[in-house]
Amino acid sequence: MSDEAESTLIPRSEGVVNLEMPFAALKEWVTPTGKLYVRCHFPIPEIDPAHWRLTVTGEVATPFEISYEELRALPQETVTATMECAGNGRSFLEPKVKGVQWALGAVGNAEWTGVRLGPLLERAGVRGSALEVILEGADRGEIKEPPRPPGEIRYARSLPLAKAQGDVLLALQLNGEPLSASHGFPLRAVVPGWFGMASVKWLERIVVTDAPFHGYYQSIDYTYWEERAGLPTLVPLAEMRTKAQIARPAPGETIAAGAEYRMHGAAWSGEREIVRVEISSDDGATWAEATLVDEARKHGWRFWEFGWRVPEKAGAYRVMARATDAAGETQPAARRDEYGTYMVNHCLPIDVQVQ
Ligand SMILES: Nc1nc2c(c(=O)[nH]1)N[C@H]1C(S)=C(S)[C@@H](COP(=O)(O)O)O[C@H]1N2
Ligand SMILES: [Mo]
Repeated sequence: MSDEAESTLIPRSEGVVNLEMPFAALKEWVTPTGKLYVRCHFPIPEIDPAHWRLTVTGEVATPFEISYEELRALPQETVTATMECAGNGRSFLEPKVKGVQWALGAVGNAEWTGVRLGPLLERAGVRGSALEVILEGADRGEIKEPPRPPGEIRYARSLPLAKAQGDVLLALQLNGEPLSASHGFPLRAVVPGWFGMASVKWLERIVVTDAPFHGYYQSIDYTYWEERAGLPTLVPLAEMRTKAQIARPAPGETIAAGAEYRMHGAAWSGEREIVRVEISSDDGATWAEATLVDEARKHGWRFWEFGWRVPEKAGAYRVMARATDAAGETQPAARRDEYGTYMVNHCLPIDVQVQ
């Protein structure tokens, strides 16, 4: 297979655009735009930047609007961040669950350039009563399955005020080019360390609120069960979970018996550094340490590799990777039911054929 064929994005839905990177094509630490997955809930809105405005409103002293050109004239920052869709790896779940059937490629590590959200909030003058910051996109549509809100809704998610004032970027550029329509032109949020659903694309409105936001995409959708004070509580998804993924071998790959095979892949977490990746080639019975490539970089994934001495005996083998972060947390061996159809970070078995 040529590099180009290997890196062609895989369509994962009909109607709206959902495209996945063939994870076996993992090569560059910064994912080229053509290899970056695309996740859309509604049709991609067409936006004329000359007429588009970003509105900042709600619990602020002075609501304001700002144009594309004005945003471009502000001091720009660049952030390289790994973004993973909370449903990445869902196709591995047994029994099968609803939702876009992502394999391993709803993740990427891209370079985003734009303005920080914090100074814009400061310009508006956030009131003392503020609790959350809602980011609303221009894309809209009707939810078809109950429970559903009446009429059309827009895609929206909120952030705690402290996160919004911290490292959240409003990106105008992806990998040094203006955003493409599918990745949120003219402006999108990038929320480092969080699952992709927080990074609202086609951003049009920012609403500061004094109460928790219970919009569709953080109450009905994109939530999980967590025990809080001994009570099962429905919590909006937020930080990415510590995880390692195998790029090669790919599921179903045929490998020569007795060969020295270079296994490789990437590992990431939300806010924590990846300190160890281990590999098992006997269905989790024993583990050996992989080599971490390069330095750890905040919010970026970490590449790893492992020289696998492939058994002489032909047959079916199951390989797995597991990551450990700086807090000492290792990704779980088994699926956690409370994660529902999201946060697939248990060790995913990759079945290969040795012959
Ligand atoms: N406005 C809007 N923002 C959105 C979405 C969307 O459908 N509409 N999808 C979210 C989800 S679930 C993910 S995983 C990321 C994907 O970003 P990408 O398509 O640029 O890779 O965008 C997020 N932001
Ligand atoms: Mo997502």
